[in-house]
Amino acid sequence: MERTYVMIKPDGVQRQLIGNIVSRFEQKGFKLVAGKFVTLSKETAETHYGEHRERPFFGELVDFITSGPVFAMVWEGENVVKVARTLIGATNPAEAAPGTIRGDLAVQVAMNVVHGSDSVESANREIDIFFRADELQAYTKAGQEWV
Ligand code: DAT
Ligand code: MG
Repeated sequence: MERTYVMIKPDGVQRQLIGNIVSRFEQKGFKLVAGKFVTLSKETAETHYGEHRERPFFGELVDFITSGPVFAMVWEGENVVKVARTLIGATNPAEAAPGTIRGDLAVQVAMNVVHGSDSVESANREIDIFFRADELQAYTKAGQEWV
């Protein structure tokens, strides 16, 4: 079954949006298989966002993502990578549709409350950065047959 990496960024944590954001993934019907509350080191942040190393905003991005705790998660389900990106909305909250997390809860691109992997390959890479294999829970979610 497909998995994706979702991370509530420091702004989402500080604004007490963890419950709201987790609830959207739960209500959609996806299965939470891992979660932890952590503060990223500079090294972990630079690895996670490595594809943006040459971008002008990279320094600010790393400073922001390491500025406080994040809530890191792995969600599982059919097409979860693509659908999670749809639930999250466009990178720039000004362009994110109402009903999406960023469309409903964020204003600025630099503080867009949540991260979601952009492909299955990225998801696997990012899950490996943040979680050991034994931190991923294997269980049957009650009601899964109704999703
Ligand atoms: P996404 O998070 O939607 O995958 P991305 O991978 O292009 O977007 O960029 C990673 C993060 O970097 C993004 O969530 C917020 C920040 N960012 C992107 N473009 C930016 C910009 N023009 N100015 C400031 N921050 C930006
Ligand atoms: Mg991205």
